[in-house]
Formats: sequence, structure tokens, C-alpha cells
Amino acid sequence: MNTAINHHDPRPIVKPIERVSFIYPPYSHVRNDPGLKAVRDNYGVFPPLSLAYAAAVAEREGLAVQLIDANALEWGPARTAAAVREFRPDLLAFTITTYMFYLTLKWIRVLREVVDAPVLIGGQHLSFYPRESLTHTEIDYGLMGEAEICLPPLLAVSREGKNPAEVPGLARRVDGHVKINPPASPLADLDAAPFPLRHPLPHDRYYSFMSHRRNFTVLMSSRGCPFRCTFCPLGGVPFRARSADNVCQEIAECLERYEVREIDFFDATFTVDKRRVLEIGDQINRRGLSFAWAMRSRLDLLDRGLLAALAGAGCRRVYFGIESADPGLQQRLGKPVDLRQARRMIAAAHQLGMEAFGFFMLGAPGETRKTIRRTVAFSLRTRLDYAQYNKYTPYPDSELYNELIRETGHDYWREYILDEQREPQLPRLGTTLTEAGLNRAIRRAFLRFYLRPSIAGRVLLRLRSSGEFRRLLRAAWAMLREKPKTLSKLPSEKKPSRSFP
Ligand code: B12
Repeated sequence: MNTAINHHDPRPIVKPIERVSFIYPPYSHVRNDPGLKAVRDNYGVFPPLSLAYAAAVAEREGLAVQLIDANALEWGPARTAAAVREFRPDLLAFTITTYMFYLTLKWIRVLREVVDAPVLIGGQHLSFYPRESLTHTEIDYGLMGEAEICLPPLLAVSREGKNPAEVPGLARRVDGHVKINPPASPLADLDAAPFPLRHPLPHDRYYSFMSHRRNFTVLMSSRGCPFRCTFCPLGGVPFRARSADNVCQEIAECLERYEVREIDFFDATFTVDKRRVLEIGDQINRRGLSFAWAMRSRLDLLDRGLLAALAGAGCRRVYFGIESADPGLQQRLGKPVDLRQARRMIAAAHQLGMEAFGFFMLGAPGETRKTIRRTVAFSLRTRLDYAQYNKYTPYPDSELYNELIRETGHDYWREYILDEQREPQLPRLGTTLTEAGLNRAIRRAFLRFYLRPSIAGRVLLRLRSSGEFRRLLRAAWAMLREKPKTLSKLPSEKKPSRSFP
């Protein structure tokens, strides 16, 4: 496909960058991520962690930083633009995802009308499609990789007149062509990264569909993942973990400065290094850090002793990525799960007073009616408190997506980033299930799981406020009557819609 650009070079950085606005627009549902889309208005409101990390790097470099979470604040483009104009930034910065690409572009256009500053984007998406992203002239610069490594050299270009060719991971247009510098290596010592910039964030507005306390926030104690599940792009990001001490310092900051009472650890797999997580639990107790928390883990990385230790340190909920109960499909997904161990760990979590939440994925290559029946039956036989049945989506840079490219000759997401009109209608390979059949199976699975008296009763008992109750009902309703809409609409001033990763 032709990636020629009909426009000119990036807006130059004409003066030293001293002021940066980091903007997080409200995000919308994702057309090709229907399982998630279904809970868009109800999954919760989460802090923009990636952007807060990048903003923290800028502040550490001595810049004046504005960080606007327009999503949580429920600010529309006009109100956000007014705040940005008043701040007078030298640079506008955004995090961008493949799925939200055009929505973010629309916001960039609105903000560029009020501020004549170059636009910088970052985020994992950029490492997948840097060239395609930079064909859009709304964007001047893209940084592939982690802000801790890439942003300081870019700022040095503006301050010291250094050569942009030396900025690792920089993507920009030169003479009408996109030029991409070699990527930076990942940050080796995560403890050297500043904590995400939380002081500008509206902490009282964050909640998760599952959370019980406010203020609520999210935290990453590690980056990347050592496993290689074929449906997930995160296996390509090398696993690195922060020390227990560093993690507990950030927890303490959240509790003391921002009155946080509940934290969701968003690590892809929290318990990769058992010694480290035991040390985190130990330090939480020794420092007297009192808060409820949740984490995501693989069942093969847990044992009863570990779960008991984490429960003793305040862990109230475990999210298990089970995906499928069919051995053949598990193999295909690169995620073999020992179902007996799974049942034992779920029961153990339950006995220890933790909520057990199971993620299942339906519709991947190799799925049949029989494998779906097997997975749903398994989910019903366990002591899970909550189950989520997501429809499989081929994510860019995952092994299964690369297979799809090879088989069809199309990189659908790439084509979409090059041209908004080509909203990707990704074919569902390796399964005879139709989209409608899959939707029906997912709906039935939800109903069968949640309409059991034991679960419905338990859920009701655990809901402490009427607000949570209403959110849960709305989510359930949305899950059952999902209907496709178009991507990339600018949200109205009053009612931004939300979704979940
Ligand atoms: C926390 C989280 C969220 C939170 C907070 C959002 C956020 N962006 O911080 C919530 C719940 C709101 C969320 C929502 C969504 N998310 Co999310 N989310 C994550 C998660 C789990 C952690 C992000 C994080 O903090 N990582 C740690 C930091 C250090 O790494 P990082 O995110 O890569 O950020 C570094 C660099 O990329 C870079 N960087 C990032 N942004 C910027 C910006 C600038 C200007 C610069 C210089 C650098 C820079 O510097 C950062 C610091 O080193 C990641 C998966 C993961 N484990 O990383 C997914 C992930 C980022 N999310 C993803 C997706 C798809 C979404 C949603 C579209 C989901 C949906 N269905 O709606 C929405 C989109 C919202 C949006 N507009 O961004 C995808 C993006 C993939 C892609 N192809 O683009 C990821 C990678 C998950 C995945 N594997 O699919 N998400």
C-alpha cells in the first residue's frame, strides 16, 4: 500500500520546549473489540497511566506540565481547548492506541485550532504502525518506546539544538517522507522511572466497575510479560519488574497524598516473580499501608500459600485469565491451563475471602460449538464470583494476527490507520462460527453464569452502594444488548462514552 504523504514536514520546534500539555481525550467503544465495547459505559473510569508516566518524565526534565484527563473530567473539546489555550504550551502530547486513532486525531485537530504548537504522540500503537501514523499530518512527531528513554533526548533537540536523527525511536516527516530512527532499548531499571504524575488528576472521579472504595487508582508494578500467548501483543514487551520498595513507595504516595483506598494492579501478570510479590505483601503490612487491592495473574503462577499471603496484605480480588477450557484451543492460544489447578486456585481465593474473576475468550481460531460448551461448562463448575466472556479480536502484533495477515494478505489494522474509510472488518479464521452465533453464545454464557441464584445472591450481597448496584445492572444490560456503532465520533460535551482495555 502506498504511504506517500500529500503534505509537508512537521511543524518545526521553533523555540525551546518549556511547557507541555498532555491531553487524554474521552475514549469511545471499540468496534472490533465487542466484548469490551459492551461494558463501555460501565467498566469504570481509570487514570491515564501511560500519559501520566510520560508527563512525569517531562516534569522531571524541568518543564511546566499540564495533564488534562478530559475523559474523567467529562470535558468536551471546547472546554479542553480553552484550558489548553490558557496554558500556552510549546508542545501538545497524546497517547494513542490503534483502536482510538481517529478519535484522538479529531481531538488533535480541535486543539490545534487554538494552539499553534507541534503535536507529539506516543504509546504502544506507535511501535506497530509508526510510518502509517505519521502519514497523518495532524501529527508532527511520534516517539516509539518508553518516555523515560526517548523523551529527554527529544527535549534536548529543542534546548540544545541537537540533531533529531539522534533521538531514539523518533518518527517524523522529512521532505514528505516518514523517517524513523532506530528504536530505543527498553528501560532496564524500572525503579529509575519517576512515578506517574498524579497530582493533576481528579482522583475522586476514578472507579472500577468492580471497586468498592474511593479514591480508586491503578498502578503498574511491572512492565511487559514473559509469556507468549498467541492472541496478545504484550509478550513482545520484555518483562521487567520494580522492586518491592519502589512499589510500596508509590502506594504510600497514593494513600497519603491522594487519599487512595483501593488500587487495581494493572500488571499483565502480577505474580511472575513470587519472591518479589511476597516482599510487596510483606512491606504493605510492615509499613501499615491499609487499602484494598486487586491483581491479574496466571493460574500456573499461584499456589495457596502465595494467595494466603496476598490476601493477608489486603488483596481482595484476583483476575484470572483462563481464556478456554479446551486443551486443543489452549494450545493454539499458547496458554495451557491445568483445569484442576485452576479450580483449586479459584476455590482457594474464594475461601480466603477474595473475589475470583475469570476472563474467558470465545471465537479464536479453532473455536467450535463444542469448545464453547466446554469453556462455559467449566466456568459454571468453578467457584468464580464473576465471569467475563469476551469475543476474540485479533490484536496488532500478536502471533494470531500475524497469521491472519499471512493467510489473507491483508494487514487490516495497517490499512485502517492509513485510511479511516477502511474500518477493519476482520475475518474470523479457523472457526465455522458466525458472528451472530458467537454473539448468541456469549449472551447465553453471561445469562447462565449470572442468573444462578448463588451468584445473583452473592453479587447483591457484595454490592455496598446503590451506585455500584446501578452500574452493575447497566453493565449487564449493555452486555446483553450490544449493537455495533461507528467508530471515531467526537463525543458530545456532556456525555463521553467509555470502554476498557
Ligand atoms: C492502564 C491501561 C489502560 C487504562 C489507562 C489508559 C492509559 N493509556 O494509560 C485504561 C483502562 C483507561 C485503558 C483504556 C484503553 N486501553 Co489500555 N492499557 C492499559 C495497560 C494495561 C497499562 C498501560 C500502562 O500504564 N503501561 C505502563 C507504561 C509505562 O507503558 P506504556 O503504556 O507503553 O507507556 C509508555 C510508552 O508507551 C510511552 N508512551 C505512552 N504514551 C505516551 C505519550 C507520549 C507523548 C510519550 C512521549 C510517550 C508515551 O511512554 C510510557 C512510559 O514509559 C496497557 C497494557 C500494558 N500492560 O502496558 C493497555 C493498553 C495500552 N491499552 C490498550 C487499549 C486497546 C485500550 C483501549 C482502546 C481499550 C478499549 N477497548 O477501549 C482504551 C483506550 C483508552 C485510550 N484513549 O488510551 C492497548 C493498546 C494497544 C494498541 N494497539 O494501541 C494496550 C497496549 C493493551 C493491549 N495489549 O492491547 N487502558
